[in-house]
Amino acid sequence: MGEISRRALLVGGLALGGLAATEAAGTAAARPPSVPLPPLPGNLPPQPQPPFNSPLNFASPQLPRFVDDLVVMPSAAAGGLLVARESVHRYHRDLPVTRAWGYGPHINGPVLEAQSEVEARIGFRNELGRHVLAADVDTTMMGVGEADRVRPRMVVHLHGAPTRPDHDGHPMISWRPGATAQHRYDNRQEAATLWYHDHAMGITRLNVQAGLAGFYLVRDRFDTGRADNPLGLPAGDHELPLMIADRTFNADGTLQARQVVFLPQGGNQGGLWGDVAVVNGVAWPTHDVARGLYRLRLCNGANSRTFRLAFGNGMRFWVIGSDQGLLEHPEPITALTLVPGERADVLVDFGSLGDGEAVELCNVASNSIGNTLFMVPPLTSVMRFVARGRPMRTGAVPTRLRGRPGLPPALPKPAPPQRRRTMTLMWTANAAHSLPLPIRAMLLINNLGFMSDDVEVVRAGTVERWDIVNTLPFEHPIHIHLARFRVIGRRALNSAAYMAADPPPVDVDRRWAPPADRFVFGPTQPPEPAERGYKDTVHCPEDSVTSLLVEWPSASDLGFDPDAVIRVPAGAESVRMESAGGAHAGAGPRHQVHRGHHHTGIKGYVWHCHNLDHEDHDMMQRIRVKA
Ligand SMILES: [Cu+2]
Repeated sequence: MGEISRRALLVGGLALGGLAATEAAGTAAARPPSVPLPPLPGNLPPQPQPPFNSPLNFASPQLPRFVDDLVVMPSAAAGGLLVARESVHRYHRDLPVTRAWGYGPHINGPVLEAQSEVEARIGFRNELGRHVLAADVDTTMMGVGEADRVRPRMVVHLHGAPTRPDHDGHPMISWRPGATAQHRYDNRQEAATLWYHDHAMGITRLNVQAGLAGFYLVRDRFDTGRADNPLGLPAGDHELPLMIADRTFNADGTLQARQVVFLPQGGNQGGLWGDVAVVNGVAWPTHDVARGLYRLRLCNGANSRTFRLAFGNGMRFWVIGSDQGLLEHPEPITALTLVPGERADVLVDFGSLGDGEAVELCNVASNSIGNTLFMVPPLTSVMRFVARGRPMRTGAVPTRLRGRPGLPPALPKPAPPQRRRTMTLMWTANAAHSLPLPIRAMLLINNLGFMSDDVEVVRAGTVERWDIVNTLPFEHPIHIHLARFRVIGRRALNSAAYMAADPPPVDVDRRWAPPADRFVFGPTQPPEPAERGYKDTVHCPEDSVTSLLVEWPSASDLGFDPDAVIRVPAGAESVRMESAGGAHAGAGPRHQVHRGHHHTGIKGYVWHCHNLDHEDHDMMQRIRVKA
């Protein structure tokens, strides 16, 4: 277990909130509920950029906004071979070119278009060279070694798809340069905005940051992607996938993967909040639009940052789809929260703008308490649209998206849950897991490391209620593989009282997830308009309980056994499975890999925090889905 201390994670301000909670736990004195759910900001006026950034954070050089055109990512039919490789990329006019990664000749990857119910087989070939962020590889983390700096592993996960276990991109299996992963996607789902991205154990945050992410749009007979689609949705040039992230740049054009200056390079710093918005690989881009209706397919591809998107002029737009597909009808909104990994499908009417008039897409998210203490740099500007030409006669915003003749079926009424589970998002103060600095701790789910033997087992074909109890003073985006879920609502949590009543055990890998019913207060906040459909990734705000109805598909729904053994194919390698207490998440430089032979130990899926720095260490859990 001595190894583990070196993997201790910096969580900055977390410690302050966490220490307060520990004190309360120690005295068993429940503080009065003083931390209500964060208010949902309305139309805040856009603020000047760049705003204040702490001198303790890395900062990008001053870059003028809106001087580079948005890159519209090319589309391709889902199938064939995609080669992950390095390219020469310029993020901004005033930055030198630098190295970037993508599933093809450019940063990110093509927008893959798949047909519902039509299988797609895609090869992902690793031709990556030396890691773009080689110096930031943390070799103290599970499954990570020196080789990842020069011969980086990769594995692709299709986020939002119910995929066979051996094709889901299990993080324990990965491919080195020269090897090709062959993946099979059944596309047994309705039209939806999915994305594919890297999921390699311990280096996901670096691989995605370097560029290994792309859109995957599932089409069906309603959402065809063509101009004559029966839903009446904008298509062609008027349908625009936007991969939104935040990055920090060095003056030489390279990415800065560290957050704070006072910690050495080569360690996971527990989060990355950049000071520049990057959309489709371009820093603060501008995009000319016609004066008509557009469909924006939005994905938060950031490591850690929650965006709340709004237009600078306060104009209304409509959300028509969530992670897993269309809502019942378009929901008019003026702001949209998008956590890392989450997607939204929106309609925007640029016809309300005059010829040459510009509108800024802003981020009006307010920092959580923890992120404020962590001095997360504000980022208020995302990109700009400029309306051009005469008003276009484009279609109107549809009134219905489901439940009418010629439209997809209405969303089913959620079934009552057959079982209820409580899951905790927490940190451990275990000395073995924390350096003797008050700012170090390790984030966990249920007080369990990834390699814990205590693996959740769910029944395929059942509905469960999950209460995700976030005891931490900052938000977490939680993503569940294979399942889809509905959001029931959120309630504020008195985290200190909750932890005081039943303190987490000091020993990591002893499950800690007591019911939180007695410690919530205030009204249940209903799902936001953009959450009124099926989802796979959800915003779990600080000091709150987020309740979900999770639908575990049956083997017949899926057409495969979700608990089938995952074979490690020839050319791939797997991180060694060891029981809890031994390697836990901490084999570090001594980690072993098995190359290309049958491995009986790997079954199931994962669920995790989609803050990529948290996911890498150690907010990821294995889960089995049994018939
Ligand atoms: Cu997290």
